[in-house]
Amino acid sequence: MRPTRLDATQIDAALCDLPLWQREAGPEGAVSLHRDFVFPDFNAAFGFMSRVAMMAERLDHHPDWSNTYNRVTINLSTHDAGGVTELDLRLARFCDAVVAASEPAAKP
Ligand code: HBI
Repeated sequence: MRPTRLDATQIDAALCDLPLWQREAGPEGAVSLHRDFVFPDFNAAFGFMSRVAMMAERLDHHPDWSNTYNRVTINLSTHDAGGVTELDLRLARFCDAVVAASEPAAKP
């Protein structure tokens, strides 16, 4: 089933649990979820992208992203719906979970 496009209020409510993501309006007015990631080096950045790419294939839902050395910039939107849907929130949560899993545990 085609996911429903969320309005700004719904997106902002969902972003309370994703504080490092921002709602962004593109030049054509289409809304996306945006986050910049910084990793220790290229290897870590590319490892992250590989994990996200595999999930994107499973979901048949793909990020708009770019990579420069240790930086990955991601914009998530559902092209078929012309904006942000629950699929974008799901992929954003997955991105954050990948980062959390790769960070060293906090000292007790
Ligand atoms: N990825 N972000 C995003 N948005 C889509 O609408 C989308 C996608 N990946 C595959 C996909 N749609 C397919 O359903 C086809 O429309 C290509």
